[in-house]
Amino acid sequence: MRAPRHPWAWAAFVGIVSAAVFLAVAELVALVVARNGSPILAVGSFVIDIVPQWAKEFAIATFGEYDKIFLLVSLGIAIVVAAAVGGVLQYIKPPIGLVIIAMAGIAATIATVTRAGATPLAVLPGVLGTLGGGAILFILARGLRAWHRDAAAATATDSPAADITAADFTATDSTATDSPAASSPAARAALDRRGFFRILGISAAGAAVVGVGARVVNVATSSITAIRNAVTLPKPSATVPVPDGAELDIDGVSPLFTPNEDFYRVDTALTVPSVDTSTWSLTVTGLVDEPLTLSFDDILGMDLREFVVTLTCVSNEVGGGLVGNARWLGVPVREILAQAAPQSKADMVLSRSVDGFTASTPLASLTDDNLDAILAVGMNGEPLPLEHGFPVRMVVPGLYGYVSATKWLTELKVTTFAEDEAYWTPRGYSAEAPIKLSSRIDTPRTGKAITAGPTKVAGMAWAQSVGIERVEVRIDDGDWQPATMSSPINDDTWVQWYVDWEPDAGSHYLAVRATDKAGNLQIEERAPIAPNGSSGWQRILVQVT
Ligand SMILES: Nc1nc2c(c(=O)[nH]1)N[C@H]1C(S)=C(S)[C@@H](COP(=O)(O)O)O[C@H]1N2
Ligand SMILES: [Mo]
Repeated sequence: MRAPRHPWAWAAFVGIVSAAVFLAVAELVALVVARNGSPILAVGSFVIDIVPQWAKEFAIATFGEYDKIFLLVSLGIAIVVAAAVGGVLQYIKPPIGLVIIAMAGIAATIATVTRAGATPLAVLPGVLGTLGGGAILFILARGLRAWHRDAAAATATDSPAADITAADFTATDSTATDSPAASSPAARAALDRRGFFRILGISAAGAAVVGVGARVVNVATSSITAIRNAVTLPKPSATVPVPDGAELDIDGVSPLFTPNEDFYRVDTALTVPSVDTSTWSLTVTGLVDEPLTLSFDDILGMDLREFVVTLTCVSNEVGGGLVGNARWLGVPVREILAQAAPQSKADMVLSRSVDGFTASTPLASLTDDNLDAILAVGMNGEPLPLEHGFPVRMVVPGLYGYVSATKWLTELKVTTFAEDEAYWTPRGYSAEAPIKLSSRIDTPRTGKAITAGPTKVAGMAWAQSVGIERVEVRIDDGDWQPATMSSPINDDTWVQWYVDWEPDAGSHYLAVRATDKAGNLQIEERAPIAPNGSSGWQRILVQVT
């Protein structure tokens, strides 16, 4: 009988398997009793809410749209490390490992039950997961210790037997237990070791199958996709005409309408909220004389019109891609607010998502007859994609998304800036944030050499709710020259622009700037995205061969 050669490594592995059992049991229980009660996702969401601003910016800057995958991988690594440490501690100093798993369980349970929309049953995945993982940790760590102790005893009393290793593995259960030799220290040790490996193997494999399986089933059987597919949007009572020349035919420039699949996505939701339209409602509350509640059918029954609005994220860097343009189907928010009759002291509407996210939008922006702030149900001819806020979201021309474009909308609270604060306000962003006039070069691109000869410099410019008057381009140290613009659909929509260019081989600088219809020149001075959006003229270096 041989003692475990790397007991610490086995103890660490025991810890990891116990954590896997914890998570698998939790996922299984979540699937059955509380669909949104996955502790690992709840902890991830909690982390998203508490990580400092610089870390968030680093993640977005480094991983872009994969920032959440990065978060989950980091969380996974942290869990593996903590679990390994817990396993080792339980092996050398029980019950410290159990204490660690219990504390992790309590923390995960708190994170789960405090998520927006959690039911009381959401306590179960974390609690039962802790019990399952704790039991496995207890049994396996004890087994490992017994194996070690028995092997040591066997070596002391019966050293030749210490070399018999193959038999320890190949002896079947019945022969081992029925054998008269079972009472010898060596045989007892073999049994312990075999039992240890059997439970370890079953736990590891079982956790992997059950955990992954439960999560996959949870996602796949979530009926929201089916519910969305069954939605038939009414025809808009008014459409937005697209003028001739609204779309330039230039290779490399962004399309005028961003296809839904390519539309940037920014939100704090680790998993896309599932909203069942049959139970969804929108309440208008707060400083209103006539609080009201609307169902999804109520909204579909309203006078739905088409609006074309370009959405922009405050996190968009100069030259960045967190901008998209869509044809929205919806109803002006002012028509709904009018029914609720806001009181005169109100100056803000706090819109709330089912996942707890909130945005603060000036009431004036939502009641202005000349600004089409809308509740949208459709995006480019289909119901809102799940990631873009199904079933209902807000879209306000001219305001960054974080202060206006609440997805998975469920409440409009009419209130005041003095009284209420939105999600991003205590996290380093301004409570009010109009979109800054901006322009961007789409082609050519840095790092993608072009050949000498006639070509076009082209891109996009936007000044939602004001409109773009002029775009200018500077090549190397030349003068600013006017770009040709596409015909704008409206002032809420971005425009495409281009200039002809016939470069020589070598390196060239290209810069762009825009002027809006109010006569404002785009801000030259660079500003970071926090607290209220980046500024600066984009300047790029291109190689011509
Ligand atoms: N519920 C919810 N709505 C949200 C957000 C969010 O985190 N949660 N992010 C906002 C931000 S910062 C932006 S820029 C827009 C992005 O909308 P999109 O993902 O459809 O492009 O949604 C806004 N609405
Ligand atoms: Mo954003």
